[in-house]
This record gives sequence, C-alpha cells and structure tokens, in this order.
Amino acid sequence: MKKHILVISGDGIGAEVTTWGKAVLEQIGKTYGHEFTFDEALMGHEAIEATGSPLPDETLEKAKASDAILFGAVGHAKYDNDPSAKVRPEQGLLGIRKGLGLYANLRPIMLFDELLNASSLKPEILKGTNILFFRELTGDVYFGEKKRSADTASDLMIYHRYEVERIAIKAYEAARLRGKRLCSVDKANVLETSRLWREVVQEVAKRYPDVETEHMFVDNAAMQLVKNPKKFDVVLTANLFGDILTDEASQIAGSMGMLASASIGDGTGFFEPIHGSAHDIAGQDKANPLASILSVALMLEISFGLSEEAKSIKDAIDKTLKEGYRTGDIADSNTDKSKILGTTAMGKKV
Ligand code: GGG
Repeated sequence: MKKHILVISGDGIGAEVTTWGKAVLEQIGKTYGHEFTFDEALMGHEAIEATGSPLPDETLEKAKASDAILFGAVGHAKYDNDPSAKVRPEQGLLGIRKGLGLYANLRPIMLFDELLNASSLKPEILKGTNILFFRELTGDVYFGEKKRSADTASDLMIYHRYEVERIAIKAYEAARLRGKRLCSVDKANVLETSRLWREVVQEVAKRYPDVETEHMFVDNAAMQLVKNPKKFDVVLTANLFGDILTDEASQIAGSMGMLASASIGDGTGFFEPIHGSAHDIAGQDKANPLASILSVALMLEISFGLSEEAKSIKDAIDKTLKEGYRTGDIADSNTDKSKILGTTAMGKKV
C-alpha cells in the first residue's frame, strides 16, 4: 500500500512525540511492505511565529492533498497569560477541523492491564473498562459567535440538526460493532441545544433497535465515569462536554499521555494525542510518546483498513509495559526506577 502522510508537529512536546509516531509508521512500512511518504507543515504558535497565521494556507492545502495527518499539539503559555490575544495557536486546530470537515472525534479509552495501578482510581473499578467516546468537533460554543465588551462576554452555543444526526449515525454504527450500548450525554434539563441533541439522537436511535440507548446528563456522566466506568460502551456527546469528559476519562487509562484520538468526517483523517503542548516539559525528553504511537495505530485501522498492523503496534506497547518500562507519567511506587524512560528511550523500545 502507498500512502502520503502529512506530519504537523505543532508546539511544545508536539515534535518530540510525533517523531516516535512517525518512526513507528516507518517501521510498520518496512515490516509489512507498505510505502509511506511524508511531508511536514506548520500549525499553532510555531506557525504564528513563522507566518503570522496559526493555520497557513499552505498547511490546509497540504492537509487536503494527503491520505492522513499525524498531528502533535498546539498551545503556548504566552497566550494563556494574555487573554486579550486575538491570534491564538488553538485557532489553527479549530480551523483545520472545520477546513477538513472533521466532525467526529473518536477517543478510545484503552486500558492496558499493566497500568491498572498507574491510575488514582481503584483497579477493581477500572478492570474491564473499554469506552469509545464520540466527541462532536465542529459545532458548539467552539464555533458559535463570540462577543466581548468591557464587562460582558458571550460564546454562542449552537447546534444544527444535521450536525447532531451525522455524528449520531457514526456513533451508532460503531456501537453496533462493539458492545451494542450507546450513552448520549447532554444537559437537556437546562440547555436548548441539548434538547435538540436529545431529540435528534432519539430519532436516530429508532434506526438502530439492536443498540441499547441511554441518555445521561453531563454532570451525572462525569460522576459515573469515576464511580463505575465499566457501565459505558460508546459515549456520544457534544464538543465542550466531550473535551472535558475525555480529559477526566484519561485517568482511567493512567495518564493523558496514553490517549490517542482520530478525527474523521468528509475527507482526510486527522490523528493526534488528546494531550496538549505541555510547555512545562517541552524539550526535556520527558513526554510520553505512547499516545502519538497509538494515534498511528488508529490511522492504520481507520484510514487505511490495516487492522493487523494496528494490532501489532498495540501488542508492542503491551509488551513494553509488561517488561516494566514506563515514562514518568505512568510510573507508580512499584516501578523499577531503572525502567523509567524518557521519550526517546520509550519510543525506541516500542
Ligand atoms: N493534541 C491536542 C491539542 O493540541 N489540544 C490543544 C487544544 O487546543 N485543544 C482544543 C480542543 O481540543 O478542543
């Protein structure tokens, strides 16, 4: 198979982790006889510094022309401390999602048995958890009109029927192939957008009588995720709720450094760790590369249909963890200190 992949490292630890995602992809190419070619492009703070724009036109053009995109992270502390900044790194990420029509963000909560003790939650609560989040990605307060005067600010929370319907279909199709349970998370007791969300999901649910549907308020879902995560199979939710709930759910997997994601929709698929740019540890060889490597496994499976190759990546990570190797974020009090690795050493082990 011949595929052309655009690598957008972005900011902070983005370059360190995507180096290893790309290296694993090259190794898969050699082992299985696929030809992967690569190009690079700028996004986020790095792109602002170089071109003045968080998403240069050239990046979007290259993205549209590629077969898949491997992305790192965007963000910079400079903007977090300057709320008045008009041009921000995150606009690059939101812009490429919109530009490529990436409306469904799949975030699997993959739990490696070896990491049961890395979580602050009890192993007996976690064991057997397997959740697939569908976070809507191109609507909600992220894209609604923003207004600001001296003492007032507003972000319009807006959803259209078609936006809810198309992601609900994707989530139901996935639920049908998994545990046949779907939990739609909203705030329909308070928000009008959530009442539309629930109405549309109820309509789509009728087309999937083999899938058991549950509707849950987001506050309850946040609690159930740490109380009884095994109750969830596929979780379908809006952009903002999905952003927050999946960070919470990363603690089930042991660390944000373990969670990969796939953004899909109308065109080229986009694969990235759910973690951000982590400037506090950038350039120190401390970042966990496993989320980027797992994002490559998602790319192989979802965009290229290479399930065996994807499985070989998960098996390699499993073996590395079974041998006792950890990055700092997933080490616990029982970890052999000599097996706590930096980004480079962990990437090489896998
Ligand atoms: N790799 C994920 C990342 O860079 N996240 C930073 C960010 O700006 N995220 C916004 C979002 O996911 O909605």
